[in-house]
Amino acid sequence: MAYAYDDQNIFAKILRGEIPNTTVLETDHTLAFRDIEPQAPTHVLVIPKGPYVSFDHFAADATDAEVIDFVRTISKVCKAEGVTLADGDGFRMIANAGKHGVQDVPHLHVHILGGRHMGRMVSRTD
Ligand code: DGP
Repeated sequence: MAYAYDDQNIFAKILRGEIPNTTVLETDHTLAFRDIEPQAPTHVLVIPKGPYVSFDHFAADATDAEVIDFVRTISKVCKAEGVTLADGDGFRMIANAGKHGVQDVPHLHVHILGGRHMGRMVSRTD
């Protein structure tokens, strides 16, 4: 079955300029901006500009140029936020996917969280 992408999702609207955002970094293929509900001193979302619903969709269908740009932009954001292991105390990177991953916005986004201890990786809520 093919991946279904809903172009009315909130990040698609941000990419079209219909909703404002606080941009951290922008390239030809990628946009990084601050999360509207930050859960840590650093909370940046990194998204590809292409219509990919999840990381598995992106990894399967994106061009090499998109993939390289996305990964390099994540690196640049971590450096700019001072959370790399070269400059700081580290970070957590999360990409939720679908119902079980508790993904609210159906456009691939990686959360970069840092600036505080993140606690254990997963807690049970069921
Ligand atoms: P997730 O549950 O992984 O799909 O995370 C969605 C995140 O998106 C959540 O942390 C809040 C953030 N978010 C939702 N709407 C907006 C918005 O309009 N602007 C920004 N900057 N972030 C948003």
